[in-house]
Amino acid sequence: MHQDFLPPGIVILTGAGISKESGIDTFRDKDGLWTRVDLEEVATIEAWHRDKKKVLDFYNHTRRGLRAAHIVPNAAHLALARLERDYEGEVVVVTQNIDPLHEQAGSRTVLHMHGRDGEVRCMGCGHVFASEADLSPQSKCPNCQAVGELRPNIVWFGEMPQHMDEIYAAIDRCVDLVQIGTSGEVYPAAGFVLQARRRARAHTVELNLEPTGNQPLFHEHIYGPATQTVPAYVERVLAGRWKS
Ligand code: BV8
Repeated sequence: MHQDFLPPGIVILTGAGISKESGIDTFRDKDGLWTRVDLEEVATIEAWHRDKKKVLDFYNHTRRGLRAAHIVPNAAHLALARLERDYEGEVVVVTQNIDPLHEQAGSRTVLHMHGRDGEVRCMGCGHVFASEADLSPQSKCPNCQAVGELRPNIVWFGEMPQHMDEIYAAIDRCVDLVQIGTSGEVYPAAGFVLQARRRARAHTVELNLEPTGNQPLFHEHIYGPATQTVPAYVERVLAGRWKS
């Protein structure tokens, strides 16, 4: 079908809230991860240079926790995979999450802008590879043999998020930007709604448990648990009633 006649594209930005009902903690809710751990100690490039063992042990523990629990995609992840499958226009999922639940639900166009759990990156040669092994300051890069240069392929504060060119291009051509389960406090992700409005004149929708700080920037607001609101939103889009 020629590009000009395809229905318009939708960019979906997800955050930790979409995985909450799958059993993964969020960051800034009252019981969130950053309420228990000082992010400055474990989620910045400075922390890694200051105390590699502390940072690597934190992510070793995080990864083991994700593996131990029986964590599976929930109805919200599955609804987004259905949208990509059944909607004739482009659907791009941009996620701030490091978990694989979008892919496990069947989504195929997923951009992990803050990196991915279960991937390791070498700060010496840039090699990125899948690994379930614990990392330590003694770990050796399988590509360049450097010791002590391996870290999780996760974007820390102060580091450039990944896939930004693709993300900005998708936003510039979308007509809907849908933000699901994110507090909208971390940039540049929190700025996508303004880019979508200014650059693409897109219709913007916030799906969350409750209003977020950048709630006024959205044209439309749908509040409730993602496992209820996302399937209903997808049903509405696929029924052709995608604009309110
Ligand atoms: C960068 C990895 C630039 C670790 C994370 C202005 C412009 C640019 C940068 C900045 C700026 N101002 C400040 C900055 C710096 C900084 C920043 O934004 N700081 C904040 C705190 C002010 N940004 C950065 O450092 C970023 N880098 O901009 O680089 C640059 C440019 C050029 C060259 C070099 C650099 C990097 C940011 C990435 C940091 N890494 N994580 C890890 O994951 O272990 S961020 C962290 O927050 C997580 O990744 C998470 O994804 C992200 C966002 O959090 P949320 O997903 O929104 O989760 P949260 O708990 O906050 O909210 C959950 C929401 O879900 C809530 O609203 C809740 O109501 C809702 N919810 C809960 N349950 C449900 C639900 N909704 C529906 N249903 C439910 N059931």
